[in-house]
Amino acid sequence: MAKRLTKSTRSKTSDPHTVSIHDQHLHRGAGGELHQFAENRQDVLTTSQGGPVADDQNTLRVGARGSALIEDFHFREKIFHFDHERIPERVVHARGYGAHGFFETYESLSDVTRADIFQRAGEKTPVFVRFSTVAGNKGSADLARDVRGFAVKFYTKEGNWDLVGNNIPVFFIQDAIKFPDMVHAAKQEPDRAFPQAQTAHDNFWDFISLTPESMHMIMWIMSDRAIPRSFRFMEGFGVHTFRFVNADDQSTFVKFHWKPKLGLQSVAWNEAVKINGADPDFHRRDLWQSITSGNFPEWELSVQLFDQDFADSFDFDILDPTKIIPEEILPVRPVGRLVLDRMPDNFFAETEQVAFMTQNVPPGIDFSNDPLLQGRNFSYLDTQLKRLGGPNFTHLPINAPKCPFHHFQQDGHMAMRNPVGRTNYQPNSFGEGPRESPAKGYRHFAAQEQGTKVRLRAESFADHYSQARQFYISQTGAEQRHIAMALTFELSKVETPVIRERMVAHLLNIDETLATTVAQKLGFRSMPGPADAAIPTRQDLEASPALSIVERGPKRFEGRKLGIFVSEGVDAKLLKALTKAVTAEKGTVEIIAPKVGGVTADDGNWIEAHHMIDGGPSVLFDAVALLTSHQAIDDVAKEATARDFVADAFQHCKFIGFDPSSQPLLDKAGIAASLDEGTIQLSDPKDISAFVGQLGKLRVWGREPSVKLGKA
Ligand code: HDE
Repeated sequence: MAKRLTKSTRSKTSDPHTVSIHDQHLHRGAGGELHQFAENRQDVLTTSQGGPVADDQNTLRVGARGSALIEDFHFREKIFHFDHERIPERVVHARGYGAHGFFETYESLSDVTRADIFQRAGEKTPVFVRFSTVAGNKGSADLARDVRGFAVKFYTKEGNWDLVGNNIPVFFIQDAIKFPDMVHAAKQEPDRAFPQAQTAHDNFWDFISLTPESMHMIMWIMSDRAIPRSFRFMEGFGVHTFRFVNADDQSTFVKFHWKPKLGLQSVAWNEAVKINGADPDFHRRDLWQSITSGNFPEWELSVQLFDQDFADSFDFDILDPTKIIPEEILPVRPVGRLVLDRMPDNFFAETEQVAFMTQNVPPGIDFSNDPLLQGRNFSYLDTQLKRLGGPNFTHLPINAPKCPFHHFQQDGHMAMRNPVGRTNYQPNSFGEGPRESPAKGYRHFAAQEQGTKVRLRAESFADHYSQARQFYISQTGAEQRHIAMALTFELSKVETPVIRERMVAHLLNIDETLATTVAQKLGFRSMPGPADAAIPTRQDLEASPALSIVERGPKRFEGRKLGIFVSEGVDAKLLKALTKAVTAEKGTVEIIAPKVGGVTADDGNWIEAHHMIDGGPSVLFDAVALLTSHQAIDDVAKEATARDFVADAFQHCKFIGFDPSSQPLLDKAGIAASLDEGTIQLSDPKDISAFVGQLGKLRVWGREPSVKLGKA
C-alpha cells in the first residue's frame, strides 16, 4: 500500500547533496561543507517560461501508483530540454579545453600591418583559446598520440581575429580536398568503430603510406610533440603563410609561432599510456589547476616576416603547408604575449560553443594562396552552421565581437539581436543604419592573379622527404629513439604487412638508420627498396636545433609538479625543507600516502595527502621523492602500487629523491643496482638544494638505453 504523502515529505528533496534548512537551500560541497548557492538561493524554481514550480520530485500521475499524465507540462518541458542537451561534436578537434585571457602587444608593427591589434605597445586585447586533440571523440583521453589544436580568438577593436593553429607547424596534406580522406582514415574504422583516438591502425597507415606528402608531418607526430606534458608547455603555429598588409596596402608574408614561457616538455609514450588510465583529463586538470591557482600560463607570439624575394629564394614553396622555414634561416621576432588567466564559467556555453573560423581576419591580416588555407576558409563557416544549428551563432557571447558592430543581417533560428527601426537595408533614403567605409573597411590585398583553370599540384610542392629528414636529424639521440619506438609501436598495430613495408620504404628516403631500426623491430626478414621519390632527398639541409623539445626545455622546475610519497613517521623537517625548496622554484608539491587521509610525521604532526598511492601513480608528476621511515618501509615496500611508483619514475627517466629509509623500496622496485645521477639521496636538508637544482632538467634521458623503454 502506497504511503500517503504529506506536504512536508513532498517538499523534502531526495538529493543527498541538498538539505532544506529554514526554507533556504544549501548545497553540500565535495568536501562536505555547506555553502549557499551563489545568488538566487531564495528564488522559487521556475519552468523556462517563468512559471513557479511547486513539486520537482514527482510527476503528475493518477493516484500515487498510477500512470503519468500528459498534462504535466513541467515534466514534459524538463525532459524535452534534457533530451536536446547535446549538439554535434566537432568532426575533428572534438575534445578540447579552453580558457580566457589577454594578448599584450609589445611594439607597434604599423610598418608591416595596419591591424589595429598591432598598432600600440602595451595594448591589451581579450582572447579565448581552445586547445584540443584531433582524432578522438569528446570523451577520449588527453594523452592520445595526436596533434594538438591551438586556436586563439582575439576580440580586436576591428573585429574578431581567429588564429586557428596547431602545436605542429606542418600538416599531413597539401590540398584541402584530401582532408575528408585523411580524417576518415585517422578516426575509428567505420565498420567496427574503433580504435578510439589512435592512429595505430591499418586505415591510417594505409592512407599515409600512399601519401608521400605527409612524411614530414609523420616525423612530427611520431615525435614527443604529439604527447605533450601540458598545454602550457607546447608551442603553437599558424602553419600557413599569411600576409600582413600595411596602411599603404603593401604586403609582407608572415608565419605565426607561439612560444611557451615555461619551455617545451613532453612525456614518454609508456608514460602517456599510463596517464590515460590514471587521469584521462590530465591536460584539462593541469590547465584548470594552474589558472585557478593563479599560475597563469603564458606564450609569446613571434612572427617570421619575409618578402617575395625571400620566398623566391627559399628552398621550398612558402605556400606548401608541409614545409617550415627554419628559425635559423629566418629568425622569429616576438611581437606580444598571451596570458590565460580565467577559466570559463560554463564549459558548454564557452568552450563547446566557441566557433573558430580561419576566415575571421581583421583589416591588415590577409591570406596567401596556400591551398589548404583556402579550403579551410570555406570549411569553418559551414561547420558552425551544422554544429551550432543556425546562422546566428555569432549572437552567442563567446562568439560575438567585443567591438561595436552594425549590420543588416536579421532573423533566422534563435535570433537574439535584430536591426531596430524601419530600415533593414542600404542604401536607404532615411539616412538610417550603417554604411560601408572604403577607408576603414577590410581591403583584400590586391594580389595579381592569372592563370588557366586547372586541377594541378605545383611542381614546387614535390619534395616530400628533405624536410622530414631535416626534422629527424635535428632531434637529440633520445628524441630520435622515441620516433623509432613510436613508428614501431604504431606499425606493429597494422595488420596488413604490405602497409608496414610501404612505410619502411618511405623511411628509407628519410634516414636509413631509422628505417632499418624500425624494420628490425618489426621483425622484417628483408628490407624493401626505397619508395619512389619525385625529388631525391636533400642531404645538405642543416639540422635546426629549434625543432628539438629537449633543446627548448625549461630552465627551471617552474610550473612543474613534484610528487612526494610519504609514509607514517616521515621526517617532518626533510619534508618541509623539500616543499619549501620546490615552492621557491615556483614548482608545486603533491603528497602521496598509503591512505588519502594522510600520515603522522615523526614530530607528531598530521600530514594531509593529496592522493592515495593507488590513485597517485608517478606518471602524474614531473619528478618524485620518497620520504618514508624505518618503521613503515617494510609494509610500504610490499605494496605493488608503491613499487610501480618508483619503477615507473625510473623507467620514465625522472629524477628521484629518496631518504635512506626508502632504500628497501628501491630494492623491491628493482632499481637499487642501477642508481645514477638522477637518483639522489636526501639524507638531510642540505641535500635538498642539490636535488631541486637538478629538477629543471626534467629527465635523465641518458638512463633510457639501460631501461626497457630505450630498447627500440
Ligand atoms: Fe581544421 N577544422 N581543418 N585544421 N581545425 C576544424 O572546424 C579543416 C587544419 C584546427 O578549437 C573544424 O569548428 C579543413 C589545419 C583547429 O574549435 C573544421 C582542413 C589546422 C580546430 C575544420 C583543416 C587546423 C579545427 C571542425 C584542411 C592547423 C579546432 C570543427 C584544409 C593550422 C578549433 C570546427 C576549435 C577545427 C576543417 C586543417 C586547426 C571541420 C577542411 C592545417 C585547432 O571546419
